[in-house]
Amino acid sequence: MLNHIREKIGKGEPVFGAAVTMLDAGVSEMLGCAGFDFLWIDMEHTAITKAHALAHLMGASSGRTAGFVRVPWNDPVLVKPVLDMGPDGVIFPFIRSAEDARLAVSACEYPPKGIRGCGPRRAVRYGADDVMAYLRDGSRSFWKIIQIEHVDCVRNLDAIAQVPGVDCWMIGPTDLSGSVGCLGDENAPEVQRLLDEIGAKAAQHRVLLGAFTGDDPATLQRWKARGVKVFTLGGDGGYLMSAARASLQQARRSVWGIGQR
Ligand code: 3PY
Ligand code: MG
Repeated sequence: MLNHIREKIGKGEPVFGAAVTMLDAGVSEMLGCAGFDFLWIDMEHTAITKAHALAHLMGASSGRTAGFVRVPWNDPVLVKPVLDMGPDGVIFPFIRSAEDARLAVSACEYPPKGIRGCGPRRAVRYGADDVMAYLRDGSRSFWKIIQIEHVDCVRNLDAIAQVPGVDCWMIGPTDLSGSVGCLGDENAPEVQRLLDEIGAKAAQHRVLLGAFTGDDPATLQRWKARGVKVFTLGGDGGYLMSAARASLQQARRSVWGIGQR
């Protein structure tokens, strides 16, 4: 599934994903059927447990959709069992320094390169794959994605860009706005300035750039202009809520003439 994404990125095409916050793996399968290139299975802000994450990855891989898992924190103890599930990528929240980025990559690499403990399961198709090859090069089979969502991270991007093994920088605009005192206001001038700076640094260091963009056309244009190639457009909760509200509103208004409550 990552090959599919790599191919598109290689051709200069954008890729599109959606966040998964619900527990039912059918949600991942459904979003895959909707055509998303990747899913962002979120263990940071949801009740998704390891068992749910595993089922979501299976749901995603039933189609052509890559499954990325956002771990709750940049902690090798939390990362290890997720890696053994064979995700297509791991998203590390709140990276603030080169040391943080090095720890994230190290958690993904077996010795002598890193500190990952050995017990791959689904990651080696339960032994059907060449296990020794995986122990040597397995970390190439999934992306190590670090989130830029704190002003400290932006200040340290030159050093972070020197950390080998990071595949993508993923902007978290909401927490980034919180780190400069304007939580939730992505349009605040200081946040916009930081986003421009991130775009420039990603271009300078030739790093693949992603973001939680939303799907508003004007905003998407701005992300595109900043060099973003990996777009996270929305998530299961938002999609359900907006479709549910639209359906209810249309029924009430069209037949009964009842306006919005
Ligand atoms: C953020 O915007 O803070 C994220 O982590 C993306 O949802
Ligand atoms: Mg965040």
